[in-house]
Amino acid sequence: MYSYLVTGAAGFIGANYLKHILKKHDNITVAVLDKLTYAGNLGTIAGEIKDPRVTFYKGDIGNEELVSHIFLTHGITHVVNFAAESHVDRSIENPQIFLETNILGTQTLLECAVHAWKTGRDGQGYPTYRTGVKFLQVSTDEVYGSLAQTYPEGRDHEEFGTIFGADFFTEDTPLDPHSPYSASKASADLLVQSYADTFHLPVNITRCSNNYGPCHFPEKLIPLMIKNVLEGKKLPVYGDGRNVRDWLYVEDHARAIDLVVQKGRPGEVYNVGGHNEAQNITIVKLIISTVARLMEENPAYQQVLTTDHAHINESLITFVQDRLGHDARYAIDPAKIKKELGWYPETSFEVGIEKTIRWYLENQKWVREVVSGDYQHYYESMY
Ligand code: NAD
Ligand code: TDX
Repeated sequence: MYSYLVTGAAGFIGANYLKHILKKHDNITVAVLDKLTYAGNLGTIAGEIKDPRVTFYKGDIGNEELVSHIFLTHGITHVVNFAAESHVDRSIENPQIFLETNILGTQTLLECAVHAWKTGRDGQGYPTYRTGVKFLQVSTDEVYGSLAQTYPEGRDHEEFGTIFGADFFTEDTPLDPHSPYSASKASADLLVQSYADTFHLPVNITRCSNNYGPCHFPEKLIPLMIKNVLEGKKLPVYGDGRNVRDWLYVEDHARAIDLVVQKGRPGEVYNVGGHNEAQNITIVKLIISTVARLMEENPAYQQVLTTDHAHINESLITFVQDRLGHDARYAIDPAKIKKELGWYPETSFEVGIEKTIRWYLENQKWVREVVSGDYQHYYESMY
């Protein structure tokens, strides 16, 4: 049996990963540690925390006493650290909490890992660890900074699969973060690497492109646009809408992390992405047309709308002031994880975005709950 500590599993990607590993592996127990910030919702993993293999702890990854207690109580063999403040716009407004959680919180997990797993020292004085130990840091492509867009001006492409520049982020691309969020994630990555170099802690870092899919908090581009379309609200597109992101369906990311945990070479970084670049404006237009089509195909969906379905059209798009320091283009080269671990994305964007929109249409209760303070207070009173 292996004993996992999964942090941040009440959030978007952590929840999808938790669901994946519980289905896939019957030789694990999982301690979940989540602070239940505005972005973390126990309802998202309500079924999973009833599983006898799962123990839920409400708390901060920066709480050394609590983290040590979890390591000792469960004999943790694997840590998968999703817990983070994750929204770039919030990091521009209030960077402090990003440094506390993303940097200091990660350092607390690393420190507890070094102490809890140490079995002795080798001939050179480095700690030796119990077999099976692994620390996986879930990082992001944003630590690499921004790539140039060389697609010819005035020839914006509306098709998916368009490549908007000659360069891609590889694992050797130097770190060059631009936002307080990405600077905090890059700092955490360097700390993780330092614990590998200094203490020989067996670590991996994954750096993934933009995720989308079910249970995504409706402040990020895709879930916000879906929510606003259904409510007939304006769709705020930053700047000229031509910034490029590389999108990956969240279940493909969950599979990639699982593979790295199982088979990743200690000390290695793995980039995760699906060569699915698109300009933001293309994504927004696709969401509008897909919602309109689904409404026509299945009139029952129209009950979800708080607007007349005739109002679902591109006139909702509003260009607003650009994000400060807005990165122009992200694009991942996933060659290493494909070659070493045999990972590849299974979900095309066209399929993934329709699945995602259907999920939001069918889970409006979840959306109402996650944006309601009452829901948070309810769970606060339970844990
Ligand atoms: P999210 O904001 O949806 O969820 C974060 C979770 O962490 C929440 O459940 C929250 O309650 C919890 N949390 C926050 N602070 C905590 C603390 N101090 N202690 C314990 N728990 C805490 O984030 P997400 O989109 O699921 O991202 C998960 C991870 O993946 C993050 O580390 C993020 O940097 C990384 N990542 C995200 C994307 C993306 O597109 N969303 C892409 C690449 C990497
Ligand atoms: O209302 C919006 N309008 C808009 O034009 C929002 C919320 C975003 N945008 C633009 C900004 C970006 O170019 O859409 C793009 C995507 O924005 P976000 O969804 O905020 O994602 P991004 O800033 O790219 O960061 C995401 O991917 C990497 C996650 O939030 C990070 O946690 C992850 O590390």
